[in-house]
Amino acid sequence: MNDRLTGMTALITGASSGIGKACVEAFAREGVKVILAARRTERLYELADVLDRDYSAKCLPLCIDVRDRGSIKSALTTLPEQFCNIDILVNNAGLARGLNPIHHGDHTDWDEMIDTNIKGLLNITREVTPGMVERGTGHIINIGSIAGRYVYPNGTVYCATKFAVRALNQGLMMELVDTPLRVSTVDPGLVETEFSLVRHRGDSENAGVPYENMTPLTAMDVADAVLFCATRSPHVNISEMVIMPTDQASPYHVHREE
Ligand code: NDP
Ligand code: 8X3
Repeated sequence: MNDRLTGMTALITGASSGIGKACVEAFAREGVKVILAARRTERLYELADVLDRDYSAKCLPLCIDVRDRGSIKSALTTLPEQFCNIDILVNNAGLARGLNPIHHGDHTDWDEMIDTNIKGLLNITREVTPGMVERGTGHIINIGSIAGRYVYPNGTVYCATKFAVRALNQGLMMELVDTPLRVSTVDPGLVETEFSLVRHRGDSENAGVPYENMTPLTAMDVADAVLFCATRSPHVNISEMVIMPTDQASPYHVHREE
């Protein structure tokens, strides 16, 4: 248990899978009260039950589509009292759709990535941050990507959304510099989750390709990094953290065993 997390409440978006789910587990194990937000609520209830059983964790599953401003507002303004003061926001919900050059791009895929990864992050942040400012405490941790630092062809629109996350992280940090709030981005390389399966719409053969013959990060590796950011002294802000598998140096440099 880390003393710095005592009595805290965290809201984690994209809690039904991958990095978000691992963050829920990591914070719940530390005794943090966790609000688990995503669309697949049955997964959230299952996870909350397991964490309650194993760690007596206090978890609140919340059905949220980060693109839906109306439902976010009503969900977050009617939180039970013990969850209503959010200390840590992990903006993790996100996705990629397709691998195409822009001149063959699919408008629906673009809308989904932009609406989720950029506008979704903004929608949640807009709702949660005023309370943090009012209470004079809070930490916003954004999950960016190395795709927000290097563009790779055919993933250009996804990369653009992650460049936007980095810009939003920087701007938020500047706008909140006269408050005690902290703003961090954790930018992973290849992490084996459902990400690639979602990108390829369930085509498991194509989805497995990025992780072939190399050792990717696990979701828990990233959750550890998020927990590290959240447990520094209050005067320390890890503004940006890049975390890659040892087998990866950039999107274009991945060591694969022959
Ligand atoms: P997963 O597909 O395993 O998890 C994505 C999560 O996002 C799910 O819980 C999903 O929940 C949620 N989500 C997607 N759309 C919405 C929405 N509209 N509203 C609410 N929740 C939503 O992928 P990862 O865990 O890998 O991805 C998490 C984050 O990490 C993303 O932002 C991704 O861009 C980033 N990332 C991933 C990397 C990787 O290699 N895997 C590397 C770098 C960054 P549900 O469908 O139930 O709503
Ligand atoms: C996810 C990592 O390299 O597949 O952001 O885009 S990558």
